[in-house]
Formats: sequence, C-alpha cells, structure tokens
Amino acid sequence: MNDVEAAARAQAAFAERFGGAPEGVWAAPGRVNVIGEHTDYNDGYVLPVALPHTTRAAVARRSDGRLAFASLQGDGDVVELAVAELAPGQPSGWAGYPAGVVDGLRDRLAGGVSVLVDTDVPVGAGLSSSAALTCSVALALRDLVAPELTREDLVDLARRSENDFVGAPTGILDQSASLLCTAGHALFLDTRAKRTEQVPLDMAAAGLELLVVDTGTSHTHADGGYGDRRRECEEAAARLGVPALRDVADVASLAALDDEVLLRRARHIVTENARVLQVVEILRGAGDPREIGPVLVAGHESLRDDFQISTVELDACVAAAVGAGAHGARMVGGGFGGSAVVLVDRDRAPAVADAVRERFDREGFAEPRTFDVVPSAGARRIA
Ligand code: GAF
Repeated sequence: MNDVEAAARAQAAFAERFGGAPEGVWAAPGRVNVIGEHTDYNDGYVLPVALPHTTRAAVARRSDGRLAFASLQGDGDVVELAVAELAPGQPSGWAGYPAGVVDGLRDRLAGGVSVLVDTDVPVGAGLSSSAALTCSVALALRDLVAPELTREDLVDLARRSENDFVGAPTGILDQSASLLCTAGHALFLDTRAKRTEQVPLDMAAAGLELLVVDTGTSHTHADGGYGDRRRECEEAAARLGVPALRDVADVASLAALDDEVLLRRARHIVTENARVLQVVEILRGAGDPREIGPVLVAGHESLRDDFQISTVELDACVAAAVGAGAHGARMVGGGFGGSAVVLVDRDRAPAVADAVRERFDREGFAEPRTFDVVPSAGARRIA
C-alpha cells in the first residue's frame, strides 16, 4: 500500500470510529538492523534500515479531556480514559505505547486526543512494530502541539514511552531508525554521541536482496530475557570500571572479568561494535557489499554463543540460508524469537527462501514468512 492509499484508509477508519476527520495522518516505519545488536544501551554503534512497512496514526485533538485509542488490527474495541488517568501501565496492552507518548506531552494535551492506528509492520517479529507505533504518534503530536521538538527529541519521547510508561527497558535503536532513516540508506548511529551518518545502500544496483525471514516465533521486550542482558552488560561495565561497554577497547581488555557469563555478554558487545564499524567501512568504500556477508554471520554466532539470545528457528534459518548460497545471514532485534535478515544475490533469493522453508518443514517449525526489504523512508506526514 502506498502512502496515499494508506492515508485514505486511515482517514476513513477514523471517521467511522470517531466521526469527523482527523487533523492529519502520520506514518512511521519498522526497521531491520543490518548489524549492531544490543549495542544501543551500551552506548555503542548500530546500523539499521527502515522497512517499507509502516504504522499510520490518524489523529485529532479533542476538548473534553479524554483520550481514545483505536486500532484496525485489534478487536475493534476503543480504549478510552481521561488524560488525568494516564499513569505508567494505564492503559495497559497496545494502547500503552501511544498513551505513553501522549503522557510525555500531557501539559499540551489537556483537551485530549483521538488516535486511530493501522499497520502493516509485522507485530512481535523483532521488526520494531512498537517503535513504529510510538514514533507515528510522536511525530503527529509534534506537528500538532510541539513544533519546536526536533526528531532527536522525538526519539527520546518515544523511548521514554517504552521505558517508563510500558516498562520495556529498550535502547534508542528502534526509535532512531523509525524517525531518522532515509530511503536508500542505512543509518549509522553512534548512540552515545547521538551522531548519525546516512550510508548509501542500494541493494538492487548491486544485484542483491536483503531478505527478511519472520520465523513467526514471537518475543516481547517487557519480558525477562532482554532486561537480564541489559543488567548483565551494566554489571560487566561496572566490574571493568568503565561507564559503558562501549569504552572497552578490545577483547583482551576483558581478561579482568572472572565471571564466565559476564565475559560472554561483554565479548559480544565489544566484537559487535567492531563489526558495525567494519560493515560501515565496507559500505562507505567502493567495495562490493557482498563482503559484509561473513560479518553478518559472525554477528549471528556471537548472539547465539556469547549473548545467548538466538533460538533453534533462527539458527536453522541462518544455516539453511548460508547453506543455499546466501552471502550472510543473522538474527535481528532483541532476540528470543522474531526475524532473521539474509543477504543474497537477487537471482538466488527464491532458492534461498525455498531452502529455509524446506528446512523449517523438516524440523517441524511453522512456515516462515519472507519478504525483500528496500531501505525506505523514515517517519513522515502523509495527509
Ligand atoms: C530491541 C530494543 F528495542 C532495541 O533498543 C535494541 O536493544 C534491540 O532490541 C537489540 O539490538 O529492538
């Protein structure tokens, strides 16, 4: 669906649910991370691209002090409450994400707001559907009531909704990707300095495809595993006497860690930051983007063996894809389920996707969903 069709669909649905027209419609994409996993909350580097898939928010201010959230993907129920009732965890469920954004600007939204969302970002697939939701609403509210906010401010507003309101202890990878990515580029972000560089990434010109494989096994960040990893990284940094694992120069500097688990976690972060820099170097140069393939595989192995957040489905996907001729593949996102990304020659892509499907069938896993990703635009107003 293009932006014009998506806007018309959201406007019609808004009118049906709430009566009247929205003041506008905003779209924000999900993301797939090329490399740089779990580095964001360690002050490190990331390199995401925006998906063509977006969440759209049709929004209008109200004057009765109430909030209403509706979704075309849910059960049709409208979540309603007074602005004064907003509190972390209230409302719960999906509406907590946009409500947390409203909460961040509640002094400007005393009259309330109605929000209708529609999405084609796969939910729970490690493709950042929650950031697509918070960022579409953040951009809408910026345009309506807080024009002085920069996109970097909105990254922080959306992150606070997830961290403080919903209770998911994420970093800023997903929100930055959704708000700062541009079409045809990967976003190289230094999460400490908040410095960005748009790195050209034209897959088609190189005869390549970036294939996403959604294993259909879901994950959620408010659950234990992600928070455990974050705490382990903080503990490792504290024991090493550095502000964050970003400050560890190399693997040799980890020798002081006598705890095997903390050593593994820290080793992943140190080597992953180096992999991001390596991939950026390759993509910046005149070299062949295929050269990033082995770096992606090394990233997967590190997430599997050191960070220990992969799954049998994700491991099987990577093995089958590489076995069938992909240049590289790795799991993406928070882990414990979700999707993998595969770098493959365009003419080999159907055979690689088939090989993954056959492997899943043999192993008795559910059939995965695959699609090609063109690095797409970040959040924008579409009506
Ligand atoms: C999730 C989080 F939301 C991000 O902040 C990031 O840590 C990612 O997992 C792992 O790289 O998407």
